[in-house]
Amino acid sequence: MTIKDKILEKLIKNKGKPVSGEQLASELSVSRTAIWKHIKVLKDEGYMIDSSTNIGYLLNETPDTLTPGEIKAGLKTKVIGKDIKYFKETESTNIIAREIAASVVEGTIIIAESQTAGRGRLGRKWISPVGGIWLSIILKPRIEPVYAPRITLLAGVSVAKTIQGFGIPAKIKWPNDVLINGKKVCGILTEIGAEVDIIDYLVVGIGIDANVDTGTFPEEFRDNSTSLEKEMGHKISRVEFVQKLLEEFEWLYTEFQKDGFPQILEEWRNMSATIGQWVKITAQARTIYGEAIGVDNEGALIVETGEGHLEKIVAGNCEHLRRP
Ligand code: BT5
Repeated sequence: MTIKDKILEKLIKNKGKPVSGEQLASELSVSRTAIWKHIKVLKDEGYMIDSSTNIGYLLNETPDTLTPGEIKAGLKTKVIGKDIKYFKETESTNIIAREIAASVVEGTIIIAESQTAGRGRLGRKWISPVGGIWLSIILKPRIEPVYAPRITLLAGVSVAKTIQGFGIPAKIKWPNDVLINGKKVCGILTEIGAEVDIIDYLVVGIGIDANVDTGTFPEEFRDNSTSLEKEMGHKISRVEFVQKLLEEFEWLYTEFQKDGFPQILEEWRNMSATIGQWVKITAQARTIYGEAIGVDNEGALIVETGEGHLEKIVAGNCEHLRRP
């Protein structure tokens, strides 16, 4: 954490109450002039800080940026988000995460205000303007690569539960889209680095349309997407959302490591928008039509294609259709 982040953390903890420059200087072992310089930078970043020689520094308003200092102030996790790498703009948080995964601790997150080359699955594009939440979590679970899809499902559950915590009915479309009223508000891209039989690292990229105007998206994506702002009718605190999400994620990840995947899967099933739907699946070179009747213990989708004939789909694209 930089000195600036530490100052911010202290001001946020004391929001509405002044903190003296002298106290900050002595607690952080720097000069009062250094404190003053960092405060100036924070003001330039949009923090409303009153300063007076007698009283000290008083934080009145934060700009809801996703800086480490903001997120860490009040964050209740032990592992997820202990280390946060922040970018105002980057190509893709997943690219950075993969580059640094080997040299950082588990739970490190990369977060950006916007991405210039956000990535979806199978080389697809992910639109990532300012106002959204674009983050990647680096994990190092001691599991075989075949179990990696479990973590994608876990991530979907963590996002859907966080959104539900804000009073919005979020559901999950197999395997990894979070929907509100049938429209996509979040996508998840999991990438792994692995040996034959053990995972070295796993990057869970989560993109959430928080305070973005999906009306500005390219026409082909517009009708199928929505944002938290649109659904709630007002902007949300992205900082609060990220804190809740990291806490939810850590709770589920801890369960997962205690062999608690069956419970997570149960939650996934309860929030599924896909089970019971007529679907079109494209997987590798195949297209399958049928009724999605469930997911198996690894999260593979089970589709009844007719006359009791079942297909199991481990990975692929899923489109919800009208019942014929
Ligand atoms: C996904 O892919 O849904 C995974 C998206 C993961 C994004 C995060 S952001 C942080 C991290 N860094 C990255 O670079 N990526 C991850 P997929 O299932 O392939 O869905 C992609 C499709 O979703 C596109 O083809 C569009 O139809 C649609 N789409 C693109 N941008 C969208 C957005 N912002 N909101 C809703 N839908 C979008």
